[in-house]
Amino acid sequence: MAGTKTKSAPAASGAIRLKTAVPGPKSLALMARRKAAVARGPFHATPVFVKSAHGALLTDVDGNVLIDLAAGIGVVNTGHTAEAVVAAVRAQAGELIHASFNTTPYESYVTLAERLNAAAPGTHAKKTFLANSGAEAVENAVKIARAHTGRAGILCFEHAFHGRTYMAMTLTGKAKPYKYGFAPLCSDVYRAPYPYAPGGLDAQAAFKKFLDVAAVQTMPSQLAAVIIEPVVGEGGFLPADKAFLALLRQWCTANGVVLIADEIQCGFGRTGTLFASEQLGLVPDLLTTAKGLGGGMPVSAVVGRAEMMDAPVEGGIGGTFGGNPVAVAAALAVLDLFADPKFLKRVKELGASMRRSLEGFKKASAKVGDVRGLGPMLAFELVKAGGEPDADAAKALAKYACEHGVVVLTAGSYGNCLRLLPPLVITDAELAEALGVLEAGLKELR
Ligand code: PLZ
Repeated sequence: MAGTKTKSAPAASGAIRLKTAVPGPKSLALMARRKAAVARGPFHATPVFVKSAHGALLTDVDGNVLIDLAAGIGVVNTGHTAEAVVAAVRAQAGELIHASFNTTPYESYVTLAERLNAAAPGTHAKKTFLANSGAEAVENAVKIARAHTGRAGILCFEHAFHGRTYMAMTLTGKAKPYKYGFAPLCSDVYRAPYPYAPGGLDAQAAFKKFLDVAAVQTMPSQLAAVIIEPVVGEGGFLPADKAFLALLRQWCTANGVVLIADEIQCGFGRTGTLFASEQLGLVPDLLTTAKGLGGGMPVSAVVGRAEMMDAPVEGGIGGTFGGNPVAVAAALAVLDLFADPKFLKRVKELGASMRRSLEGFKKASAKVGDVRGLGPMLAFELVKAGGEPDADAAKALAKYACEHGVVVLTAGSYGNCLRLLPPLVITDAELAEALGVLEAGLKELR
């Protein structure tokens, strides 16, 4: 078993302030209550109960201040409790908390749709549908594609994560824990290799493998949609090969297959542009977004070609809570923050600086394998001497980080990546301090 040689060291100087061991006594007591009262299923990356958070800093129930490199799984891209988001939420909560767009529509839903239509890649006419979670956006994108094409098949990729509802779970690549015990899954789902290889890919060869699935295992005339994460999230931060995406785009257009980009994790500035597709030259037919969109409030969207979005009949898609007024107000505030070009400029700089640090980790430690991602959506692999994935080392490093005041998530189909998803407002000093903890942890790995 991999592990770290030493137990918790004393608190570092700077932003991290540790008053107790992490997890502290209050977190431990709450975890005991959690075990008794909450279903076993929901997993915790850290055993720390959080009390409050601002920017890139978390304060736990024991008064410890930790640096956050997880952002609630890539959600608070604009920072925890961003002032503009908090103000929008407060103002909206006093005016209208809920109405249901299906009962009495309200203007802000329409405004958010207009703004997402304008912001999503491509100059074609677009329309938007709002929902509550990423999984719900994926489900609806599939429904829209099937209604538009009258076909059943959905092609997805290895290492994908699309959510935990039945279709989204079926589309997800990893069996355990995501699908374990939940069969039967959905039918008419096909899976192709993901277009990434360390150091670059022969796009033609990758596309040939895609065709083996799209035109041999099934047929284009049976396929409603291809769904792809432009940068894989949970599966290990794999950026798709640009040339492959161009071939895929052409093929989908030629065969009348709807191309869905799942930007739930890689969207909303995570990669240095509002959507990752922009950097990869991809114009999807439908785009799913969630996470960063609401600045911490639950809201998701499907944005797509107007004629496809109009395929479901009136009443065919909807929901009680989708596009909740308070969540929509938060999303409009988030879009205002992105409207300032300084925001994404800073994010790009952050990405460059993070990449330099991680390449440094790789040079310094034989335990670090592939460093990959796009912009500041970056991960590094932990590997054994022969280069095989070392999930135990990734777990040990994440645990070391937490004990030393840094919250960081693992990722990857083999569980051997550490992924960095900081709030994008993290300061240089906070980032340097957090990466310093990871660097020290790497040295402790045996
Ligand atoms: N599509 C690309 O990354 C959510 C999942 C955490 P929901 N990723 C975090 C977990 O263990 O469940 C995600 C994603 C991509 C869809 C989803 C699903 O989004 O808002 O969690 O439903």
